[in-house]
Amino acid sequence: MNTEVAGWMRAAERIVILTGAGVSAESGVPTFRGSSGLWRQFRAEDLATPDAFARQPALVWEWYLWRRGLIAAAQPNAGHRAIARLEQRRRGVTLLSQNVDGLHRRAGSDPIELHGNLWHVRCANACGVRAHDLELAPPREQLRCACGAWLRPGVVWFGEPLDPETLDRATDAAAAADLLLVVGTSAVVYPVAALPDMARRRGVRVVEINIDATPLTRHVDAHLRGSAASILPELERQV
Ligand code: BV8
Repeated sequence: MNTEVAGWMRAAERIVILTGAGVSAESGVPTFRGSSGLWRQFRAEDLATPDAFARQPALVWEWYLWRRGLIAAAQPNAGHRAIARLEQRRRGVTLLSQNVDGLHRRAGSDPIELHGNLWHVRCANACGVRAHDLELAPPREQLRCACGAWLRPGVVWFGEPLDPETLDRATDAAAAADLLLVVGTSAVVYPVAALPDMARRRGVRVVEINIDATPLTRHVDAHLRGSAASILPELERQV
């Protein structure tokens, strides 16, 4: 099956790769919904929301600072690197990522970051202040904007809209692709989870790479069962 998919990749002019937390799992970054994905007794959907931040900004920051520390100590894995090589070697490759960890960028990719990037920090009151040099373990006062409001991570929380231009770019790319690789996502977070079905309805061939089945699995043209860090380099070698 990998050989057939590699043939589709060689024949494709426009390849779109959509990644989720599973691509970073082998870098030691916990996924959201996997067995190791939960943080303490909270669920991501309970912490990654404007309401949670309004109620308990210090707790939400504790979660993000814990994640930032974990990710800072992590390295991009063979899956990230294989995607970056594809982008560099092949024209017409577009990377869409739901991940906010920045590991695609550290591997040399230039992803459309659909849910933002937790290394970006901005004023929660949108006064325009952006801070990119927040320490890994900042003193409490560093989490405050000069305008007095809290700073917040530059990510899209549940209940917040994605940046319209970013979503349009991603939708246009997926609709115009010859081949869409959906890698390491549980395909349950909308509106991004709607992209593969939209692409398929436009005749785009869809391949899923995952260690498990997802709600998308029965709709795709090929499901490659296995880890992103092993399958992506194997495909990239054949393309
Ligand atoms: C919005 C940033 C509206 C924060 C995240 C229908 C339409 C529109 C919205 C909704 C809808 N239905 C429900 C909603 C609401 C909600 C939603 O989708 N909820 C879900 C839970 C049902 N959506 C929203 O709120 C979105 N906003 O719609 O706004 C609006 C419009 C106008 C005005 C106001 C409001 C915003 C969604 C974005 C939320 N932010 N992250 C942060 O990260 O801190 S989402 C979060 O989940 C991460 O970004 C993550 O990337 C994303 C998806 O998760 P996955 O990446 O798939 O990770 P997961 O752990 O789930 O799965 C990992 C997969 O990898 C598994 O399949 C596993 O098997 C696999 N795997 C593991 N290891 C490996 C592997 N695969 C390969 N190799 C391995 N080694």
